[in-house]
Amino acid sequence: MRGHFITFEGGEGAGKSTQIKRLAKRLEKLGHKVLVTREPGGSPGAEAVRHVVLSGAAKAFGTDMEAVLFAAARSDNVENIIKPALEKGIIVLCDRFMDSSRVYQGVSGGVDLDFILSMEKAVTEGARPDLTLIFDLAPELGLKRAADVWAEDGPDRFESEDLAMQRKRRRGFLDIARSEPDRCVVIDASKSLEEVNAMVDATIDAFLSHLEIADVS
Ligand code: T5A
Repeated sequence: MRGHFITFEGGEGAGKSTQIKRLAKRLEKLGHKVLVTREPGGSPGAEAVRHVVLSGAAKAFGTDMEAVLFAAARSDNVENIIKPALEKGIIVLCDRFMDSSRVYQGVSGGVDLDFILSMEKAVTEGARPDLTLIFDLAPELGLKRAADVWAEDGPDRFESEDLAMQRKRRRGFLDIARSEPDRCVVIDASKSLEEVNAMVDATIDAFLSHLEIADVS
């Protein structure tokens, strides 16, 4: 028995957390078992690393070091939270995963992509996303939306980077979607909440019904 692993990716303030929360409730109402997790974080060990990377405490040591910390956090979340849930047949919804490392540390951070992909391979063994929703939004709008929910301490280490960097990331996510069309679906996150809800539901319903058809045949 294996559950389904669905990841949510995109730039800052694109609406991933909002959709995951809503979708988890909807899927539970439909009778599915659902687990929600996030990265960096999810497991106790990874949550400890989250503070180090998002506060900017590791920035001085360089982007290679940050890439290793994100991979270490991912390893803990995969081993302790994601894999056990998938083995129980649960649908796992994860707020950011390996594509964020490819884009933030690789595309915009300048870390060698082969290095990132080799860590990814080691860490995600047995837990590769079945479906990835990429929330696409102009960074100007995403940062404006994100600013509405910033805590008193303001933007984190990555949110405070300039627009040129955020635009590079947007292109990075779209390149991943283009290169892995079987796994990735792009959601136009600039639309109203109601329209985004509908796009997400249609994507998930198509994914689940495709699996049901495959099970029957
Ligand atoms: N990171 C992460 C790396 O560098 N490498 C990695 O490997 C990983 C895993 C994580 C940071 O770490 C970096 C990337 C990130 O910078 P985080 O706090 O988890 O930090 O950051 P985000 O995932 O970016 O969380 P945000 O809250 O900024 O974005 P969301 O979750 O996409 O947006 P959400 O849902 O909180 O919505 C933001 C606001 O917009 C509204 C919501 O109500 C909310 O107020 N909203 C809409 N408004 C209008 N129309 C819509 N369609 C809307 N949808 C949502």
